[in-house]
Amino acid sequence: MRTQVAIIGAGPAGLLLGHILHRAGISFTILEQKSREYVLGRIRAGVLEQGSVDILRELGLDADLAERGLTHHGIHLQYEGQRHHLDFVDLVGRTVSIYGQQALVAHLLREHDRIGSDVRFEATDAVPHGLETGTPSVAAVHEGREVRIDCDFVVGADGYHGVCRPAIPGIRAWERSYPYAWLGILADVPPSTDDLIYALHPDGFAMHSMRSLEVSRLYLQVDPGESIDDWSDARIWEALQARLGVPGWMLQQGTITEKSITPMRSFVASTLEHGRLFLVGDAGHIVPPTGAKGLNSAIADVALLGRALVAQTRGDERPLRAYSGSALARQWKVQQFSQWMTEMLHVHRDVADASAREFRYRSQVGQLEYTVGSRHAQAALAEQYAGLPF
Ligand code: RFL
Ligand code: PHB
Repeated sequence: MRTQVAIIGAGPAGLLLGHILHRAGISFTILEQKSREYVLGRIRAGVLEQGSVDILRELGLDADLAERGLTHHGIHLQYEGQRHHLDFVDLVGRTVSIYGQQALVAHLLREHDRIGSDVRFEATDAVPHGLETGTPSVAAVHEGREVRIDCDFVVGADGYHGVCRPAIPGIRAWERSYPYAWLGILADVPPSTDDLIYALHPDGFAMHSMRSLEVSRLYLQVDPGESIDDWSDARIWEALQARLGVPGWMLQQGTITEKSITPMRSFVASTLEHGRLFLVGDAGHIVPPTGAKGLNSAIADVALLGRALVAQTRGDERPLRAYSGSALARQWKVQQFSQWMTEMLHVHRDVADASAREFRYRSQVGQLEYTVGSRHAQAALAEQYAGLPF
């Protein structure tokens, strides 16, 4: 069969790109290796930058977001038992929205069903071919049969473990891991806070987020080697109470409905382009979740690539050739912000020398004191958290 754009991966990046192409009358097929239920069941991110919200609105994909998303005007930064509010509206005139990636993916899929898109789940063994030629294709196995999709362009929206990035000859990457991980829970309990709380505590980082006015999402810094089996619900609540507690405030507890541990990594590929192949989202870069940038970066890439593919079909190749450079330049700014937030808020237990470890912790407190004490520093955080221009 033939289509104009073959998209590998039905995460938020691949699904959103499909909608942008559909609106421009460009045909596409999405190949996803997992089942629909699996894709709908993944929890992951929760914060949308204002720019991401604007893109969804421009595409008419914001009906569910407008109904269920929560507009937040800032965040709380907490350390040494004190909580400080940063007001993004006052600082930079911007807001963020709390809206689960799971809800976004469900909405994008429902809209694909409505417009009759060709989205194939459980399509395995995808391999892109002929990327250096004018006639690329993707081979895969779907419903027990080998399929070949001839196309003009292949888009790798297949995440960090996908097949597209390794298909680029000579590609390099820069990466680092962190000596900590996040234990995340979903709990059936109304949030105990208005805006998200990011807390540095001697026991480790903790965060209070939410999914709705009935469901809370909370995170704890743990060691990367830890097993979720060692974290009973009681132990999780005890750690959250200790790390998030401030005088005169109560963390409400409820039934934990999901819990898992996610490692943290920073990763940037040297290019997002090879001939007729383009990478978007986690296929090209990964951030630690502290700055809430993973999903937003995927949306930013897709907005840029979507526009470039539309221009290309109208005879202007330049935006497509500029895509990789532009997306990576923006991504490196996002990387430094995510790394900065992460290192400022986590306890570096891996530092062996006790004095050096204490020095590090006290420097982080100094950095937080400076941030909350300076309007310029607050504005810099707010500008980056609420989102750089696309
Ligand atoms: P995704 O969401 O990983 O989607 C990629 C899709 O491609 C499919 N796939 C393939 N399909 C066909 N053939 C192949 N060979 C394939 N290989 C892979 C996969 O099954 C999948 O459906 O990437 P995308 O679309 O770029 O979106 C990126 C975001 O999902 C990601 O940046 C964020 O969710 C990152 N992230 C988080 N970000 C935050 O801002 N806050 C969070 O709390 C947060 N939690 C998380 C996360 C990422 C996680 N991962 C990737 C392990 C928690 C986890 C567990
Ligand atoms: C979430 O709600 O899952 C979330 C919020 C903010 C982050 C990371 C995750 O920085």
